[in-house]
Amino acid sequence: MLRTFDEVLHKAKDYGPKKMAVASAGAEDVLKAVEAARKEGLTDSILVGDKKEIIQIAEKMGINPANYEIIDKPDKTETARCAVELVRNKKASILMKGMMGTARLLQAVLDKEIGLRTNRLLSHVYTLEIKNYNRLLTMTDGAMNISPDLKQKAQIIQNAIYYVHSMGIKKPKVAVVAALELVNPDMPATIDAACLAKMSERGQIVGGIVDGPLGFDNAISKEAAEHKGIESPVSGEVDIVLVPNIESGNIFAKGLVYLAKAVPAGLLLGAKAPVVLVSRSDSAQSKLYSIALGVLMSEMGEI
Ligand code: COD
Repeated sequence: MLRTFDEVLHKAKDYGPKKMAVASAGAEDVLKAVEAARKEGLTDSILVGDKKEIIQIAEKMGINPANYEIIDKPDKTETARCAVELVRNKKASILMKGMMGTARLLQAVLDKEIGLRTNRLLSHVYTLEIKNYNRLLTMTDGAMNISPDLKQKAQIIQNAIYYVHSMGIKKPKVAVVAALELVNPDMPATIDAACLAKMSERGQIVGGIVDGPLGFDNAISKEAAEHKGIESPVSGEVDIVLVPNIESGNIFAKGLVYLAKAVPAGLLLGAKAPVVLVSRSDSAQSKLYSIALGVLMSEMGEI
C-alpha cells in the first residue's frame, strides 16, 4: 500500500517511461513538470501545441526540445483533439492537460468520434497528501460531475476504487460523507449514502468497502465515531471520500491545500486512458505526482 506521494513516485518509476500526450504544452509550469517526469523516467512525452512557442519556452528554461516529439497545432481546439487522438490511436497511454481550459479538453475527451469515452462515467479524483492523516486520501468528485444522481455516484465510487487499487490498496475503504451520519429524508445526500452502502453490500459496487452516511468527523476519526456511538468498517481508515456534489468537493480539496498545506494530485478517470488534470496553481511537484499516479493507473490497462 502506497501511503505517500514519494512512494507513488518510486513505484511509478518501475513502470516508466510511458508515452504521454500533452495538450497545449507551451507554458513554463507544464514543461517543468513534463521535464521532471522525463528525468525521473516516468514519461516520454509528445508535446502538442504551438511548436515555435514550445521550443522558445523550453530553451528559455534550459530544456532541450530535441528530447521531445513536438506536434505543431497553434489552435487550442485542434491541440486538444490532436492530443486526444494520439491516445485513442494508442500512440500515447496517458493524456495531460497543459495550458488550456478544462472544458475545452473535456469536450475533446467526450467527443463521440475522436474522444476517449468508454461505457463508464468520467469522473475526477483529487488525491491528497495531508500531514495529519496516515495515508493518501482520494476525494471525488470535485471537478467534473456537477450534481451526480445515485446511479452516477455509484459509478464515481467504482472509478475511484479501481484507481486506488493501482496504489496497492486491495480493498479500499470508502466514506460517503454528508452533513450527518443519520438518514434524514430532508437531506438527499444522506439517502444516497445509505443506498450506496447497501449497493456495496449487495455487490453492486465491487472491490472496496463503502459506508455512509457519515459526517466527515466520524469518517476520518475513529475516536469521533466512537464518541457518537457509531460503528463503521471504514471509520478512521478511509481511503476514498465521496462528496455530495462538485461544490463540496472542490471546496474540500482547496480548503485542505490552502489552509492545511495538503499536496494535491488530480486525475480524470473512466476514459480509455488516465487524464492528468492539474490546475495552474498546483506546484511542479504536485504536477509530477499527478503524472506518477497516471503512470500507475495506465499500468492497470483499460478497465
Ligand atoms: N462522463 C461521460 N460522459 C459524459 C459526462 C461524464 N461525466 N458528462 C457528459 N457526458 C456526455 C453526455 O452523455 C453527452 O453525450 C455529452 O457528454 C455532452 O453532455 P453535456 O451536454 O452534459 O455536456 P456539457 O458539455 O454540457 O458538460 C460536460 C462538462 C464536463 C463540461 C460539465 O459537466 C461541466 O462543466 N463540469 C464541470 C467542469 C468544471 O467547470 N469544473 C470546475 C473545476 S476544474
